[in-house]
Amino acid sequence: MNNPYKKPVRITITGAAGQIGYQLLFRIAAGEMLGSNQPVILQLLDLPQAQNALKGVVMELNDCAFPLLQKIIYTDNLETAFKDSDICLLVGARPRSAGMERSDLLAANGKIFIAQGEAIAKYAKENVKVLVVGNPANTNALIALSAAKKVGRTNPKNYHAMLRLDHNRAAFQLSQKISRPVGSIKNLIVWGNHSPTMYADYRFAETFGDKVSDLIGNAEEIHAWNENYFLNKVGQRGAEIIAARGLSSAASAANAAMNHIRDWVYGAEDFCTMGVFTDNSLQAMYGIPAGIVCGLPCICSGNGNFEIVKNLEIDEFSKQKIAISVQELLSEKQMISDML
Ligand code: NAX
Repeated sequence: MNNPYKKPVRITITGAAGQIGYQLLFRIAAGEMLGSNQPVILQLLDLPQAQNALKGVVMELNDCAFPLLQKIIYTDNLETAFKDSDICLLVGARPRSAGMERSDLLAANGKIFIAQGEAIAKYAKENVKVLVVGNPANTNALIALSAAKKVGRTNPKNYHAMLRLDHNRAAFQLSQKISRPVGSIKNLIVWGNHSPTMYADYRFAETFGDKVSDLIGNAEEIHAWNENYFLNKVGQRGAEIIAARGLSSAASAANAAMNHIRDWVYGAEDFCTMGVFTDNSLQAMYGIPAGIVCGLPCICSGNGNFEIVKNLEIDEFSKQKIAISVQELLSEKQMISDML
């Protein structure tokens, strides 16, 4: 494994006292994200009213005596949290309250991600990797990168939104359908927004050298399963978990965030779904305009490098599905246009 870091890696986690935070911190400190040879420093941010809960989490982290955990900083101060950070996991966000319109939710979160984007640009390392988990993740990532750009020190490639949970959910559903191990399913894609409009696309997916779609059935069966079961199941999985657990996904979200960062830093052999900033090249090939943060297939080649997979064939059904999700991203962008 090619490790681009020599010294301890500083990892900022916002919303660290929340339920995803609680699932993330211990696994990162144990070396599950960056490996068992990489020391880490955790820089934990949460709101003033959450500092006491955060203090309790820090006590527990200390009591684990993790050999890789060199230091913990916890704070409600942005500069302290983002100072010299190598990796930022932006988990904390304003949840939707009863009666809140989507535009109000976007505006409330916009303020948080403007402040954090600016702080990252001012205080974090120049090549910092930022993964936005807090919803609406794609648009929050767009706001953060735009705020960082205004401060003048930002590579938009370093601001991602998390769609890996959707990717992992899709992989599990496929593995169940075709009775193959989930780890054998490669080259899956989730296009678009982290929302029920996302398009989970297994047309290129393979398992032990077989095409996944060939194992599902003939063209008619594939289409019926896709339309009537798979897309809905993946798109509504978050709601299904809330209905069953009474709480939103936390352990699986934390796991997905770690998968995303690990692949981004160290590389992966197959497609990684990442929410990334789009450029002009995607309009002609996928109908995706420049200037949004969109779920796309990426190849991570190690040392923190990644490229969007280009020139995949897009059939009519996929074109329509991608367009629906992209349209939603554009309308979110419109709602927060004054913040960009
Ligand atoms: P919790 O409500 O348990 O925790 C959120 C934490 O963030 C709280 O401790 C809160 O005090 C803190 N916080 C709020 N505003 C903050 C700010 N401005 N600065 C620092 N901390 C702040 O939520 P949790 O279940 O942990 O979920 C966190 C976010 O992840 C939510 O926005 C949620 O919707 C989103 N999710 C995103 C997923 C994805 O796939 N992209 C999946 C899981 C999850 O639903």
